[in-house]
Amino acid sequence: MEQFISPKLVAQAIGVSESSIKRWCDRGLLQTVRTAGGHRRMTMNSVVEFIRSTGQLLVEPQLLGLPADTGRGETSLLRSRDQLTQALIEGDETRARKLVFDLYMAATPAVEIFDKLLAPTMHAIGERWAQNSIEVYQERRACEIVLRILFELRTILPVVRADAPYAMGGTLSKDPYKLATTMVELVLREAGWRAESYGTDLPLCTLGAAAIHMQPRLCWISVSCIEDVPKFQAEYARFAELALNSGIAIVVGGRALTEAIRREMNYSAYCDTFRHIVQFAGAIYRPIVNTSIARTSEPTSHSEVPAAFPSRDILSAN
Ligand code: B12
Repeated sequence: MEQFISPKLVAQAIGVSESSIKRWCDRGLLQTVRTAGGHRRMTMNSVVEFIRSTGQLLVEPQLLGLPADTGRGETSLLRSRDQLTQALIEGDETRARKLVFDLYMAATPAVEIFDKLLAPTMHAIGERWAQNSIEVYQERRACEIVLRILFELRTILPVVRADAPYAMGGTLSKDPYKLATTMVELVLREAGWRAESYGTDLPLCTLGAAAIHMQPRLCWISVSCIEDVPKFQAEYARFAELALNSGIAIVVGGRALTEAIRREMNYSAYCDTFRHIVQFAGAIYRPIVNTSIARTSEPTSHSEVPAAFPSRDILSAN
């Protein structure tokens, strides 16, 4: 659900005057709606995009529901890795959340945060679990914390257009791994797709039914474990025939898809990073970019708003 906020609150959050915010609204730099009484209101998503793209300092981020001190921490993906691994192992959700939001608010795309921070961090935690240097509960708790952060991040990603192409996906029967499919949903949404993960443990026949009912342009399957390979291959073959014949692109990924297994499968793309699926999706569909917003108004002084206003914001323009 979209959340609307007032110019006054945004002004307090980023430490500028309310009149500056109103001026930016009127110039189209901040996407604005009017209440019945004529007052300006902004969506949380467009405010977040504005802050990310213009590099505004967050003075009181908590007013926007962001972690306190967001924007004043680590902005290097590499340096964040050890800190995040430690925070997750210790179950320090506040710190973990802040590390991710600092990067996102510093304009790091979610896809990079997932490929270069969250996935390697979870891999490192898996290694520690395998070496018995952490307890099982620490690994499970880390996974739950990351899931909560992902759900929160979803609420501030640019709003996708109602006419954007639809993508769906999930994991198959007896595959409980939720993080990768959730991340795929988010990176596709960030790329302007109406993407929905249907979660985990989906029999291939129900994914086929969903493909018929929902008519997606793209269906992804994340495969982290396969219980019975011949059974998987037989069911997958039926699903792939149905989907590919209906013009649905199938993207597969995940650690269980070895080369030998993949060789027997039909699909449109195999991806081993989130960046790959975004690139593949971009080849099928590019979001409509309304460049008129960037330069229609009178010149803006550099002290007010940095010149480059992003095309990304247009994704939230619906
Ligand atoms: C969390 C976790 C679990 C949780 C998952 C909970 C949940 N709700 O998701 C639970 C508790 C279920 C679990 C269980 C088990 N786990 Co586990 N688990 C992990 C852990 C730590 C993280 C997994 C994760 O989410 N990673 C983050 C995601 C983003 O990374 P990823 O899955 O590798 O995906 C990458 C790519 O493959 C790609 N990708 C994946 N899917 C897709 C899909 C598309 C479309 C695209 C584009 C890309 C893509 O994107 C990512 C980019 O890097 C991993 C460690 C690891 N290496 O990942 C161990 C790990 C996978 N688990 C392991 C083991 C051994 C188990 C158990 C057997 C433990 C046990 N004895 O019970 C069970 C088996 C469960 C089963 N049915 O198979 C081993 C597997 C070893 C092996 N050789 O296969 C690992 C590697 C730990 C280790 N280092 O030993 N686990």
